[in-house]
Amino acid sequence: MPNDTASGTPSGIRGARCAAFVGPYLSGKTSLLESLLHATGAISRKGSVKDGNTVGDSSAEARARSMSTEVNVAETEFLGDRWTFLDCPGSIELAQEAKAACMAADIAVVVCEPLPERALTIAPLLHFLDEQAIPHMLFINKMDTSQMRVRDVLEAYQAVSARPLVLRQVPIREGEQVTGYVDLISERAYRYQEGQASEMISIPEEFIDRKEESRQEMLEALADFDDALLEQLLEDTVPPKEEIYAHLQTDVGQDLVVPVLIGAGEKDHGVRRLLKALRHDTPGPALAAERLGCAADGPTAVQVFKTYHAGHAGKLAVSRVLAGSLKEGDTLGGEKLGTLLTLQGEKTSKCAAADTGQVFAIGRLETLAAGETLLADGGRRAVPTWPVPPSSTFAVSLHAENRQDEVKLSGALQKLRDDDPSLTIDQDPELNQLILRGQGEQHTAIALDRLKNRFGVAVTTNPVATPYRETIQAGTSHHARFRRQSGGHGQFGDVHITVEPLARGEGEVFAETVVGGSVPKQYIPAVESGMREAIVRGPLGFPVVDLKVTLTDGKHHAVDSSEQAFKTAGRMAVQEALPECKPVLLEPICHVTVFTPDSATAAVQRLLSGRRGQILGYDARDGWSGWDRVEAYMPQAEIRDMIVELRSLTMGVGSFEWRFDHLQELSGRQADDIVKQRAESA
Ligand SMILES: Nc1nc2c(ncn2[C@@H]2O[C@H](COP(=O)(O)OP(=O)(O)OP(=O)(O)O)[C@@H](O)[C@H]2O)c(=O)[nH]1
Ligand SMILES: [Mg+2]
Repeated sequence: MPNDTASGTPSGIRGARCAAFVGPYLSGKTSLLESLLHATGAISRKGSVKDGNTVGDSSAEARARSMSTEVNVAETEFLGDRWTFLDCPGSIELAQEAKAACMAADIAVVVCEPLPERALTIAPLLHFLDEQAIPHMLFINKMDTSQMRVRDVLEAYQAVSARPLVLRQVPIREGEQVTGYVDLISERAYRYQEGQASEMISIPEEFIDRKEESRQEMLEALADFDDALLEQLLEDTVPPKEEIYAHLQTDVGQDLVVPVLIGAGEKDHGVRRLLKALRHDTPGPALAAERLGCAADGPTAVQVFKTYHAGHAGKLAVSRVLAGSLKEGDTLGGEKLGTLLTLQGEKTSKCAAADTGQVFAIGRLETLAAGETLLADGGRRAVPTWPVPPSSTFAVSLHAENRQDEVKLSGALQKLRDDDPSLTIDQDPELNQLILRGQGEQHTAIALDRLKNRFGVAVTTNPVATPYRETIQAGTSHHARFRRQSGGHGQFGDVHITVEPLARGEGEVFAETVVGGSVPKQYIPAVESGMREAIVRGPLGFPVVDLKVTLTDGKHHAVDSSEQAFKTAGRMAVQEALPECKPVLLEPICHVTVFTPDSATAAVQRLLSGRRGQILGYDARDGWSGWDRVEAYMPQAEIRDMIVELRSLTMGVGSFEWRFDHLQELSGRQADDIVKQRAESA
């Protein structure tokens, strides 16, 4: 029961609490954070995203884009409670960062817009929060711009939420404007005042019925989880408001219901109400500790949820104390903790100690990674339920603008990857490319900006080349002789070979049927090396696969023959034979699984077919109501930028996984163009 103690902390809650602000791109989270910090006195002047002077989004990459590019950490106090707010980036491409912050928080506030047609945009997030049983509430923001009925907005969001949404406030409108709200538990009405606390007013006559109806709905939703409350409702007894608060607190803590608040962060509308709701409904850190597998009353436990390399300060591991407390110099997870820091946007300050629930950063411990729990007894383990980064859907090939930076580049990329597990870095020796893979064009662009801003490495990028292959469709036999006479020793190698095609996947086979030592045994491996050299680049310009070369006969010379001479002869023979063997291009085909809301399934199938995909089937997505998975074979070249189109068909929430499956013959104009391009680039 939220029976406030003298210190002002709701009873039963020990330690600082932590709320993560998540929700779709540009829904107003960073502006809301600014307003929350201002309302609680943590900052004396409010900045704005437009003016680029907010506490959050301080990095160069964020300011340049007017969007959050990483989680912003800020602390404040409200009515004697200590809070950390984690303002997360909304971009779907940066979801890994947001998920990690939610894992460490006590509650997630899903900030969304009053637009029913955009409800789908929070579906993946809600699914994640429910899967992890992370308590959450909805804050319907930007009410200052909306003429939509909250009822309709709520209905649309309910359609994508597995948990019942419980409206906590109804708006009061004057004309087109939302000017205040009625709180459904306290049954008090307030008028918004920009920059200040709302003013209490009497409930306008015309809103009384609406309030009664919504309040009844709220109570019925709560009664679904409590028989005593259900009985009270059936008997028409009005439960005291303390009891309602208590029900709500319990149900939110167990992720059974999702309270819904309304407001306009930028205008300070509903911001103090949100703070109060957070104060009452947010469970203490003990629950987060339990969720992450630690005993709340056990030894000190710290959860790392983000790391970043911060210039001169080195690597910082942003962490939360789940249980106990710690101080500088303590040993946790077998590591002695050096510098401890508190974070306020871009500002860091040294701190000597950190208490239960507090978020802080550990300085200069290179080995720490997000998802690890450090324990005072020396234990250190990865949280098994920590979100696995999605497979990459977009890639660029890159090289340092300045050749001398190549070594620095690979070091810096490693650090970027270390801080953001949803990036991957591949070195492709065949195509001689360094490849950066991520969740989309924006994700990789932000990573490259970081590379420049933080590590001082500028790069140029190119689209990633597709690893084509070629094979042969017919066999032949061929004779080649390599002979050179230059001064003393000459060189002599003479080989007869046959070349035959093999089935897909059988590989590149060398055999010999030489009789009578016409090619002496010691030179045969050299002929094979020559063959292997020749097939690195076939007549179409690509590695040749699935063929058998047999050395059938040859000639040698007692003085002039050598391994080198036979290698050259072998290479010449294969090089000369291949054009006679009807070479054909092979393109890599991937097995692709697309995840989409079922409303877009048909459009997704058209997208895949339009990109030369072969649809293998579709089915309901396991555990995701209203979603499908579509399976297809897709040419690898066609999935390179597919995510962009897929997102535009699915309001940004569609995604896919892929893996190489097989090689497939490609002929006609498309193949001719690829071969021509390859010849030109060589
Ligand atoms: N009308 C109105 N606009 C708002 C409100 N809050 C934010 N905005 C505007 O919405 C835009 C995005 O605001 P941000 O605070 O950066 O949104 P965000 O959710 O942090 O964005 P990301 O972190 O990039 O997802 C800005 O242009 C804000 O001025 C609000 O309450 N009302
Ligand atoms: Mg933001």
